[in-house]
Amino acid sequence: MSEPGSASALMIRDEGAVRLITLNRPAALNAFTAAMLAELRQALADAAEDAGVKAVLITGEGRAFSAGQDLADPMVAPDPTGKPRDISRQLDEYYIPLALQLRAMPIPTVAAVNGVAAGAGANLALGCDIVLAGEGASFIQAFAKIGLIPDCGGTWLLPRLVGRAKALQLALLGDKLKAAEAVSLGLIARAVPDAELMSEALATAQKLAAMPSRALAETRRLIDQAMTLDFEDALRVEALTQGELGFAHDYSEGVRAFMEKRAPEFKDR
Ligand code: T3D
Repeated sequence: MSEPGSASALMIRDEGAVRLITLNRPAALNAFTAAMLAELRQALADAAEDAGVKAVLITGEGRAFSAGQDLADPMVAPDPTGKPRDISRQLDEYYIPLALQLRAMPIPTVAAVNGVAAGAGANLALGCDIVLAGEGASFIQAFAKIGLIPDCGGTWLLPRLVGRAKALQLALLGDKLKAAEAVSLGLIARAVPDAELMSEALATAQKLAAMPSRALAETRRLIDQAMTLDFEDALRVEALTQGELGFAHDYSEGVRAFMEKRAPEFKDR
């Protein structure tokens, strides 16, 4: 296990064009320290800049995806005298940039939730484009139990994903939500047998990696943006974006490859 300030709290490797990032503090259920959050931001930035990487897959080592903020991290834990710290600093410096970065990745992101995902761990997973979970995995909005509100995008994501009533149920009660129920609520895409999670998640990420990155990133952007647009404005933003994509390499290549009955070679970012 890695500890803050020592070895890496992430394991990173490539599977073809997929960058696999594994949260790696299993003894603390992959809870986030400030150092780990900084590493994760760097890992996402590296993936975004590497033209050979076409999708990111995030998972956790051991029996958890992530238990959220490490409550023992000196950055947030009350000092030895019990004096509280300003935990908004942790959000400003780490979680907000991380959540924004994830939302603006030029390539698709997949979460493979291999066990419990609590607090910021749950909302980081839900911030990925496609969320797969093992049948034994669970999601917990753990914040209220320690006197906090859902952060890392939770207040924005939850009502959009499951509606206000279920969002409030999950956030206020902080109950454990099993993977199958998360699927039926529309919170995540799929639940699969635990033993098949990584192969299924990798296959999904590899499928996305073979697709036109720029079109996928624009699709995410427009779907997020459409939440606050009326129908006509959404149609106009679609037309504007489609016009731009129409001049890009990947559209010509996609059409040519279709006509020539061959696999396309996409390259736009
Ligand atoms: O502070 C700020 O910056 C604001 C931002 C906040 C963002 C947040 O994420 S707030 C929410 C923080 N997370 C939690 O409150 C969840 C706390 N953890 C749990 O409720 C439970 O651990 C789980 C439900 C996730 C799993 O339960 P269980 O019974 O399977 O495992 P466990 O025995 O509780 O935990 C195993 C070990 O992991 C244990 O350590 P030990 O006793 O074996 O040495 C436990 O202390 C450690 N651990 C689990 N969660 C955290 C943690 N250590 C530090 N921070 C954690 N969040």
